[in-house]
This record gives sequence, C-alpha cells and structure tokens, in this order.
Amino acid sequence: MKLIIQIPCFNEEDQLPATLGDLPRELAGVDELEWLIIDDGSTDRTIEVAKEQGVDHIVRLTNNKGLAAGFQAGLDACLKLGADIIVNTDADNQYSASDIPKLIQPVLDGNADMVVGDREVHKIEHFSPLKVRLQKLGSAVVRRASETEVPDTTSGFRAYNREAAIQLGVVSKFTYTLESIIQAGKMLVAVDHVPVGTNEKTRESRLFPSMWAYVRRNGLAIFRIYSMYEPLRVFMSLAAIVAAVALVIWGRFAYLTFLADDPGHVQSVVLGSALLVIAVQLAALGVIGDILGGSRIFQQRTLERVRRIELHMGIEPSHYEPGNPGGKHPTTTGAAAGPATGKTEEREALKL
Ligand SMILES: Nc1nc2c(ncn2[C@@H]2O[C@H](COP(=O)(O)OP(=O)(O)O)[C@@H](O)[C@H]2O)c(=O)[nH]1
Ligand SMILES: [Mg+2]
Repeated sequence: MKLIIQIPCFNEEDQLPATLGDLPRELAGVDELEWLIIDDGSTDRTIEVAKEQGVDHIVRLTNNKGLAAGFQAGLDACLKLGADIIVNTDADNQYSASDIPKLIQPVLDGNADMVVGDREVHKIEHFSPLKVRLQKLGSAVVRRASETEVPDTTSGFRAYNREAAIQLGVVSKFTYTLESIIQAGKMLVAVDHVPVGTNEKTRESRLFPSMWAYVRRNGLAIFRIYSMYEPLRVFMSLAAIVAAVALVIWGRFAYLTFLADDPGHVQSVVLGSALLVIAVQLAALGVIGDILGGSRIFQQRTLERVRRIELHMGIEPSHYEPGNPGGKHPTTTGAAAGPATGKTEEREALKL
C-alpha cells in the first residue's frame, strides 16, 4: 500500500517548512509514504524549500495555471508514481496532518473511494458568520447536485484511492473542490467524510482575497457546475419561472380586457409574448445542455480508459522532477532516478 501526500503550492516558501514538518513519514496500514508538491509557477524559493524539507516528488508547472489545473496534474503524477491512496492537503498548514490516519481509514477499510475532511466550519473562529452561512448554503447546493452527504464541500483535505483518482477529470479552472464532489457523485466513486481538525490561520486566503471574491467565485462555480451537470433541471426551472411571469401578464390583460372592460393594454400582450419566447429559448438550452452532458459522459469514460492504458504502459508523469527524499541538502540536478513506475521494459517494447 503506497500513499502519496500531495500539496498544491503557489509561492509557499514561508509556509512549507511548518506544513511539511507536520506531515507523517510512516503510517499504520501504509507500506510506503511519500510527499509530492505541485509547484504552480512559483517565483519564490518554493522548490528549494521543498527539497530542503525532503519532498520526494515535484510536479513543476512552468507558469501559473491555477489550483484546479495543479491539483489535476498532481493526481495524474501520483497515479503514475504508483500511489494506491492520494491525500491532498494545503500548503498553509490549514489542516491537521495528525488527522491523515482518520482520513484514509474508510479507504483502507474499503468503505469509500474518496473521503473529504470536514472542518466543521461553524467551529472555526476566523470564519465570519457570513462566510459560515455562505459555506453552508454552497455545500447544500453541491450535496443536492452530487447526491452525497459531504458537509464541508470546499475542504481541500481529502483522500482518494486509485479508482477515484482515475475517474476524476475536473474542467473548472479555478476550483476543483466542488466539481470533484459532483463528479464523484455521478460516477462510480463512493464518497465519505470524516471530521478533521484545523490549525491556526497562518495567512490570508490567496484563493479568495475578499468576502466578495469568495461569494462571486464560489457562486459562479456552483452555477456553472450545476448547469453543466444538471442542465435540464437548471434551464427548465428558469424557463418555467419566466413562462409563469408571461402567463400572469397575459392573465392580467385578459382580465382587464374581457372582465373589467378596460381594453387597450397591448403592452402586456407584447411583454408576455417576449417572455414566452425567452422561456422557450431557456428550455431549448436545457435540452442542448442535456445532449452535451450525455456526450461528456462518454468522453469522460474514454478518458478514464486512456488513463488505465497509460498507467498500464508506464507513461511518465509530465512536468515531473524528482525531489530530495533525504532532505536538508537540496540537489540542483535532482537526486533519485526518474519516477518509479517499474514499467520501462514494457514501454521500450512498445517503442514509446
Ligand atoms: N496550484 C496552485 N495552487 C494554489 C494557487 N493559489 C493557491 N494555491 C494553493 O491552494 C491551497 C489553498 O490556498 P489558500 O490561499 O490557503 O486558500 P484557502 O483554501 O481559501 O485558505 C494552498 O496550498 C495554496 O498554495 C494557484 O494559483 N495554483
Ligand atoms: Mg488556506
């Protein structure tokens, strides 16, 4: 059983020593435990600090591509490095590394493919009441769309087994947390959650510089994901609302003209007609979205099979460089050999 702990990083030289310092080097039920960082085009000493701290693997993106892209590149590398379980945590030591055993237990027991750490946000002191409320509202929407029970959907502290990691393919640029839960709920991934501890806040959130940014970005992400995965529900509901308004306006016209003997409200007829046209267009968007959704599921299944073939062939992770497992003295050329996929002969036979 091999566990890789991955950490997405963007300019985290100050935070990494404490975060990595708390990570375990061995765990019960795990034979090999390695650390991987995804450096998303950092301009500071993130890589050097990670090497000093003994990180085993580095995925180094050449420029900044955003958290979701980095997360996906990390999952891909962990799979290709032979991980059976992948734990994702944040670079700012937000989550208690001592809860990793709790997080992986349902996966080790074979009861879950993906486990989301629940921070129990109402207990976090530095979360304002507004943020807690928004967080809960957003989580309720995601639970509904995903048909899961995850209480803390924006938590980045998670464990995935190989099956879950192979199946996930997040397309959002900005955040992967919400979309991955919805996707998991729709695919053959069993999602569970466990309560986890958090540490003191060490710095402001980089992802959400203000409350307004938090609302806007998460709201947009939820709408986008919901309309992508449930287009019929979203657009038919909108169409029904607009059509109902149109009918009320027409009803008013009919009442005034035929019952109240107050003719001449032609504007109501025009407005009602315009709204009805909009309602039909919205309904059509729902149908088109539904058709696209169907083809996306096939693309996703194809991607899943391509991944299995890649893993079988031992294709190397992209943007990979070895870390410095011994720690302290960073190497400039990289210490160990390439990724230990153990499939070199097979690859050579296939002339890859
Ligand atoms: N790959 C990548 N990771 C990022 C980026 N911005 C932030 N992160 C990482 O995402 C994690 C969460 O970021 P943080 O600022 O703590 O956001 P919070 O979850 O709102 O507290 C940390 O590990 C950051 O290093 C980015 O642009 N790219
Ligand atoms: Mg944070």
